[in-house]
Amino acid sequence: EPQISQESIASFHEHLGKSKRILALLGAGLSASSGLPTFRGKGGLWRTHQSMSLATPGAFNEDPGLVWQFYSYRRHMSLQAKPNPAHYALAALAEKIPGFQTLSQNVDGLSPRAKHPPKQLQLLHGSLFDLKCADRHCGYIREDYTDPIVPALAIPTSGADLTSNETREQDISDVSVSIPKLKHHELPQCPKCKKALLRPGVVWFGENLPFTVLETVDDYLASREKIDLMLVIGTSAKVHPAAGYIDKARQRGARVAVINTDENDRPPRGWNDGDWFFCGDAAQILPELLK
Ligand code: BJW
Repeated sequence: EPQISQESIASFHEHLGKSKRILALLGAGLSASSGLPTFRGKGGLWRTHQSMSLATPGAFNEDPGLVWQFYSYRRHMSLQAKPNPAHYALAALAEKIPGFQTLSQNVDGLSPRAKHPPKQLQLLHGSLFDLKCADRHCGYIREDYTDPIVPALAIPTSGADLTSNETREQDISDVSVSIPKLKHHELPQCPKCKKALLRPGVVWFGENLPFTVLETVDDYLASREKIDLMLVIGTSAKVHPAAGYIDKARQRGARVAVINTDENDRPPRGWNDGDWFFCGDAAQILPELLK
């Protein structure tokens, strides 16, 4: 079993120093110390809903108002959050090593905001800040950082405090705050086909990952040059095809380093000789590891 120690940090540094082609798989744990909840484990509940059960095309078809409120809340939280030292350390590594490619499962926009070079950042699961037509035959898509997108999606505020004149945003992740039932016409509408709703440009279960992203990753993996190192950061590595890239990198020669707070979250097919496991907060460990 890989262990964290001064010795393992030294051996990692030695290998990193020789590495030219590096792949990283990023997950929600990378943004945890920026204050954004993860999907599985204790952050994985939005009110009474399991986050995973809202991230499906079926949930959106059944109750687009509920799913939109979940995503509007996540957009709002992501815009309030700031990239942490791990996002910046990865962006700096990308600047330094042209053969470093980052596969992010995160949709929160924090890596782009840390100025991670876009050509070295593949957003496997899309972005909260892409809006696309829910009818895929229409094809409309735009980048959009407005918050809220439509007035009905504004975070409700609690009644004005008469002494201070201030209103406070209610925490709509709190179960005791009632969720308004939104009407279809109050939700974001597609300006192109004028028929369907807009939806978040993220990848839900059962949907394909963005074609150009898959193509870029496949090209990287198909290169005859070996991959030296695979970094697996803050992900439970349970969702495919993302998690499958760990083994693909191994097959291309990569040694694997996992950075995670939970020692039970191991790569899908377990540990290999020569793997590293650095247990702890990515925001603390990565700047140390990648310097
Ligand atoms: C810290 C930390 C700190 C905490 N520091 N660490 C092959 C086998 C089996 C199934 C499939 C397969 N191929 C396809 C499937 C089906 C499905 C799938 O994978 N199912 C599995 C769950 C079994 N995959 C798909 O449907 C994909 N589409 C696809 O393959 O299309 C073709 C196809 C379709 C149908 C059948 C077959 C093929 C699409 C997957 C899309 C996933 N989308 C989501 C939602 C995005 C939108 C949104 O954000 O709402 O993406 S699901 C959710 O999980 C989100 C995440 O990106 C993703 C991964 O989660 P992540 O990042 O790992 O988060 P957590 O919470 O799980 O883990 C956090 C980790 O951080 C933990 O380990 C903590 O310990 C750690 N941590 N704090 C360091 N401070």
